[in-house]
Amino acid sequence: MKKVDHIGIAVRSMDEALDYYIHTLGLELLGIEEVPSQQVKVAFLDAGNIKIELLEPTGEDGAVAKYISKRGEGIHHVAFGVSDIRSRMAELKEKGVQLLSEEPKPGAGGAEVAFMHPKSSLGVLYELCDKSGKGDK
Ligand code: CMX
Repeated sequence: MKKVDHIGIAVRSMDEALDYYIHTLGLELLGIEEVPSQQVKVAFLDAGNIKIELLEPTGEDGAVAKYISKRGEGIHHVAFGVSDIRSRMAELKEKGVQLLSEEPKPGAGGAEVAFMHPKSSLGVLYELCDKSGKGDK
């Protein structure tokens, strides 16, 4: 894992969050899409060397909805950009890291993603994000 691709921020209202990030902080909006498998609508913003991913829940049962109801808005996860995600997952598993799925799942921008349980990552929810062949959104 050689780079952080993005930081995921849980927000209650995408419209309000975009107003803040675009008009107050001056970040450029790269795109908005819905990720049904994760029950979120996401927006990516250009923060120079990394991206900020805003995450608005689209259902009450998703991970982000649960996070907001327990902890409120804020930093939800940190995503490492990787290639060959299945090999990275196998290596981590061998080293005792608990992964939240056996196989990668479809994420935003055509990426394949997998998460590490915060309990086995010192309290941080880390994502592996593989955009090989999908461009670098
Ligand atoms: N960061 C750090 N710790 C977190 C966390 C987060 N985002 N979410 C939960 N936790 C902690 C909780 O505080 C709790 O700790 P304590 O037991 O000390 O209180 C522990 O993890 C278990 O939490 P929980 O509420 O019992 O479990 P959840 O049912 O909320 O599940 C998790 C937590 C990480 C397994 C779940 O959120 C998950 O599967 N996440 C992966 C998928 C995901 O996050 N998708 C959204 C992003 C999609 C995208 O980027 O496109």
